[in-house]
Amino acid sequence: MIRLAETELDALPPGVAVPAARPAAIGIVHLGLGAFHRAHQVEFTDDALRLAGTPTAPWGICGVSLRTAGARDKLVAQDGLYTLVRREARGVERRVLGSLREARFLGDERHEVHARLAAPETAIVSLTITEKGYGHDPATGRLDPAHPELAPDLADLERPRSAVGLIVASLDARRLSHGRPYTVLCCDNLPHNGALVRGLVLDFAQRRDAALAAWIERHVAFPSTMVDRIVPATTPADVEENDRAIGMHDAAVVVCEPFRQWVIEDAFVAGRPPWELAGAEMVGDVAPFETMKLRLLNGSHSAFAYLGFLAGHEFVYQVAAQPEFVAYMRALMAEAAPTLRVPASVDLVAYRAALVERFGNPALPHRTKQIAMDGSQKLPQRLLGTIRENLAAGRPVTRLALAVAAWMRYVAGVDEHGAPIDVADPLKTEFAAIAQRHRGDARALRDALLGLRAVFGDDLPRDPRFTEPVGTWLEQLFRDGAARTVAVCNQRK
Ligand code: NAI
Ligand code: CS2
Repeated sequence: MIRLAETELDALPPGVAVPAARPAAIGIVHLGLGAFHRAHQVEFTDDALRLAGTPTAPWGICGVSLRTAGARDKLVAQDGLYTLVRREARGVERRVLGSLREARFLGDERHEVHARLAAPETAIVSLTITEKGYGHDPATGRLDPAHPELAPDLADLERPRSAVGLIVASLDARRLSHGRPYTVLCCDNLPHNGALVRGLVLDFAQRRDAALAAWIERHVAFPSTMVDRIVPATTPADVEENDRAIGMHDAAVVVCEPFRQWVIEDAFVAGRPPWELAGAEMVGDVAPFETMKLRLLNGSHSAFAYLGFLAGHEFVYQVAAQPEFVAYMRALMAEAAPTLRVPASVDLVAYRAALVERFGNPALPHRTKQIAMDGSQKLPQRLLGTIRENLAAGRPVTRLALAVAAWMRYVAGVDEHGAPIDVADPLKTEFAAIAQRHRGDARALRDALLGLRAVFGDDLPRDPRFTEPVGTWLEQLFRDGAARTVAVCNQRK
């Protein structure tokens, strides 16, 4: 079977949209060449340049993988081209995207990556490196200088391996040469993500060179964003299905839902593509959009991931097919709703209803296990912030506490049939030791996990309005299982 490539675009079937032209030059370097970037920011960029009538404008993307060569290898072999497959019950839409002009792997292309980051034409450095990629303390958002990925870079910045290290080193190179800054655009599911990355970069720079930190503070922009599109990890079956549909091999295909949203703080120091033409919302304050999305969508996603996995459901759409789980999700969102500053443009009732429908998309096999990953890095912005605000206001946290208890039940590492759970999380070693030490004692397990200050901070573990319901739910999860416990929770007022 022939391989997708520039020379084969005309051979694609008529139903597959292809880029009429591609950006000639690179204007964006993206760190974290994963599925979401290629299903979200790249499509927005393709559409923006096309709709502006400038498909070759110098906003080509150089995608950089910091950890593995796989994505680079697949994309280089296809001239950076790949199929985006939007799936929903009523059908499938396919298109080939063209804005990704380069794919690099830091491991064996360090010179090229540094050159791209330092190039005066690079106006934006964007990131999707996952919540765990920044070397910060999830509970406080502050730099963890002892973080295994940051400590070596703090000691020696000649060959940075961390995203923050790469950004600081490249900004220093720019300061000492052409003096042109770029905009740092975080597209990860983190609260106030621009301000968070700004704080990490400035702290890192200050530890190296106060003059550099002052230059960054003065010249570099770190706008916040809210990003939304459900993009499951691509499976071999997705590749085979797409190959059959397009009549050629595409090793880098990405699958997603039709829905997409991008809300961006309009603060750029060196220009940007006209993403608003593609439907991105350029705003002054992203926070209301981001809090709503992180607490309603992602909070529900994590609750479904842990409770759904424990109840034996491999995919989110299977969980969303269970009336008791949907009732619980609606109640969880209702519990979170009072903490939100709903943007004037948003109908919250419709937004919540749409989330239930999106989760129920049977054409999108999003694994509960994938969403369950890295919970120690996700719980603070998805559940714990909501809990703090409800407690401060004297409001209940019943449903939210069940979601936290479900995470604890999950990271205990044994499923409801006694089989081991392969817990993927930066704190997996700590979880395993805690689970081993407190096996059979739910409240001791709760207390030990609550002792993880990087996740829970100091306040929540001391508040019985939180710890008590978590303990009660955790005991019930061990005793009666997730499905039964969700049904009991739904009986609560
Ligand atoms: P992915 O697994 O396809 O890609 C993750 C990327 O991050 C890879 O390039 C990987 O090498 C890199 N990475 C992982 N750990 C890292 C570390 N410690 N340091 C540096 N790079 C690291 O995942 P995907 O789907 O692209 O998601 C990435 C992020 O995008 C998510 O964590 C989330 O913050 C955001 N996102 C994802 C959505 C989705 O539905 N997949 C939707 C909305 C946001
Ligand atoms: C998911 C998110 O994997 C996860 O943690 O909750 O990636 C989710 O798919 C996106 O935020 C949807 O926009």
